[in-house]
Order: sequence, then structure tokens, then C-alpha cells
Amino acid sequence: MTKVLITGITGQDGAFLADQLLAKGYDVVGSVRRGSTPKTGRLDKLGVTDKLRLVSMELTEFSNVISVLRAEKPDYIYNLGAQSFVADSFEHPHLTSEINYLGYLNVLEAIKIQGLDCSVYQASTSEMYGDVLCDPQDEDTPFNPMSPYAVAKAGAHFLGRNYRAAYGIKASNGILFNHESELRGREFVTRKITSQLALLLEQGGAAVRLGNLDSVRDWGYAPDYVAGMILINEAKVASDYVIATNSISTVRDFFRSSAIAAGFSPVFEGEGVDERCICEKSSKVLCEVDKKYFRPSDVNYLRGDYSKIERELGWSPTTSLEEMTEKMVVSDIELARSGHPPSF
Ligand code: NAP
Ligand code: G4F
Repeated sequence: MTKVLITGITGQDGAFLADQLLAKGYDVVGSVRRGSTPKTGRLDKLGVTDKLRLVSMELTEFSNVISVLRAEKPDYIYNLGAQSFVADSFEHPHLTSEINYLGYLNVLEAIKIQGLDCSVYQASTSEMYGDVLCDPQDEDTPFNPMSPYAVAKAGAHFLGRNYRAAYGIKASNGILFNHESELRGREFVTRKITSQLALLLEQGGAAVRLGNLDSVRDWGYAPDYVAGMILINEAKVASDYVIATNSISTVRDFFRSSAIAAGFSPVFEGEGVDERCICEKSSKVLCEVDKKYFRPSDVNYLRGDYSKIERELGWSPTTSLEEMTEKMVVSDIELARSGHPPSF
């Protein structure tokens, strides 16, 4: 039976990936790092926890990585484990680099030293384009990273390319643009908006406090993107691929459509840090700008060109931003109504 090892299985993408690989009949092993409470909330939500096996693995601990790979001998590895919050990388640049750069070096070295016959997928990111040098961004666009997170991911990206060229390791990079879902972490801006609007609606919570409302992102739906990851890792030839929608929205527009989906009548007023959003019907303040959420340097614009993966592997997005927003808002309203705080 085909065996797959997923690092970062407890995260958003790891959970959807485990679900899709189990549906293909694969033997799925997920690596987790120890915590004081169980972290299987997303896997539980998808009903897959009992269908896979979890092993303990800390990406930054080389002896741990090499012994897990020696014991498991997977046919495919997906390296999704990361400190994935860009804002946090300014506070913890060293830790972020250890996990996101050295963590992947550990995986590649473990494959190389043991001569493992496997394909490995690295979770590269559109953040590497940073202050973008071309529009839209594709596999040939130069990187211009704007955070310690993006610098570490760019380093890991080039490590994968180097191990492919130097040692013939089947290492692919998926350059994924932002992808969101009902299982997205609540600190990322889309889920922060949908989860806090749901609390405002159902429990009279406070206005959502946000940073850069002008930031533009190319947002897609995580399950669509995870399907693309599988195509990349199972392709005959290892390569680098962009996954995106080629459509864009500002944070402000995402907030407005989420508020409408939740039944509010949002109107923005004011400028800069004085900008806010009011519900025209109820006069409730829905959103305010808070300087605290601005980053020392931000990525202000991203839009991906996914034509390579469409042409070579037949992938294209199937869920529109409107459909995704609706799914996230509906799910967060249900969670807020249930009164039980979810573990994801
Ligand atoms: P996520 O929800 O934050 O999940 C990250 C996962 O990494 C969690 O399972 C986390 O485990 C694990 N992890 C963190 N530090 C680790 C360590 N030292 N050793 C082992 N595992 C560790 O992220 P995601 O949205 O699913 O993203 C998956 C990957 O794609 C990440 O590498 C991210 O950087 C990359 N990416 C994401 C996007 C996006 O828009 N979502 C776009 C491009 C690239 P715990 O549960 O213990 O915290
Ligand atoms: O949702 P975000 O935190 O995502 P960001 O920084 O783009 O990173 C995500 O996508 C990357 C792919 O490009 C991944 F590699 C990475 O792991 C992660 O999944 O922020 C999106 C934008 C930023 O410009 C941010 O400044 O929204 C802006 N923003 C405005 N107010 C905010 C807020 N972001 C957050 N998290 N919280 C705010 O209150």
C-alpha cells in the first residue's frame, strides 16, 4: 500500500490532505509535536483521526527526523510543518528560520543519507514574492521577500531545487498563494474576520480590530489547493508549480462581503487609522483599524498565474472567493450558535 508521511498534519492543510489521501486508499502517517493538549481538532472535524497513525516528530531535531523516516520509509512526504504566521516571524525570526528552513534541510538530509526512494513536497509560498517585481507572479518571477518567514521559506525552496539538481532527489515545491477554509487558524485575516463577525452577530462580541485594509491577496479554497499538492508530488518529474486563482481582493472587500453574508449592511467611513465600518441598519461598529496589526514590512499585493500547473497537470481552482466566504461565514455562525468553542 502507498505510504505517505505528512508533517504539519494538525494544521489546516494537513487535515484536508490526510482526508484526500485516505480517500485514495493510502496509508497515512502524520507527524505531530508534543503539546499540553491534544491537537487533533481539525482531524476530528473531518472524521479522520482514527483512520491514520500519528507519530511524534519535531522538525528541528535532526535525530528525530532521521529515525522517523528510517522507521516509516514513506513513498511520499509532504513537508507542511512550519511556523506559518508571517506576523509572528517578526517576533520570532530565529525560531521561524529553524523550523521553516532548517526543518526542511533535516528532511532532505534524512532522505539523502538513507538513500530513501520517495518524492517530497515542500510547502513554498507566494510570500516569497514579497514586494512583487512582476504582475502576475509565476514560477519565473524573482523573489523579493519582506519578512523573516518569507526569507526562511525562500531558503527552503532553493534547498529543494539544489537537492534535486545535486542528488537527484524527487523534491517539488508548491508555491501556494493564500488559501483559506472553515479550518483556517483564527489569527489569519480571513478567519479572524469570519469568526469574529459571527461572535458579533450571535453573542454581541466586540468590533473586529484589523491592520492593513488595503492589502491585496489572491485567496483560494484550501481543499482545492491540497488537491493540487497531490498532483505536484505524484507528477512523473519533480518541479516547481504556482497554485493560485489569478483573482484578487483587498482585506476591506473581504470584510465587506463577509459582513453581508452574515446579514449586516456594512459601510466604511474615515481614512487611515480612523477608518471604520458601521452597519447601516443597526449602527453597530463592525470593524476598526488598530495600529497594532500593522507589520514592520508587509506584502501589499499578490496575484498568481497558475497556467503551468493547469497546462502540465490539469489543475484549476473550482471554488470562487464568494463561495468560500459564504462557507466560512456559515460555519462560524454555526460554531458561535453552538456555544462550544471549537478546538480549531
Ligand atoms: P498551519 O495551519 O499553521 O499548520 C502548521 C502545522 O505545522 C501545524 O500542524 C503545526 O503543528 C506544524 N508545526 C509547526 N512547528 C512545527 C515543528 N517545529 N515541528 C513539526 N511541526 C510543526 O498552516 P497551514 O495553513 O496548514 O499551512 C501548511 C503549510 O503551507 C505551512 O508550511 C505554511 O507555511 C504553508 N503555506 C500556507 C499557505 C496558506 O495560505 N495556508 C500558503 C502558502 C504556504 P502544531 O499543531 O503543533 O502547531
Ligand atoms: O491572513 P494573513 O495573516 O496572511 P499572510 O500574511 O498573507 O500569510 C498567509 O499566506 C501566505 C501565502 O502568501 C502563507 F505563506 C502564510 O503561511 C499564511 O498562511 O494576512 C493577509 C494580509 C496581510 O497583508 C496583513 O497585513 O492581511 C493583512 N491584515 C490586515 N489586518 C491582517 C490584519 N492580517 C492579520 N493576520 N490580522 C489582521 O488583523
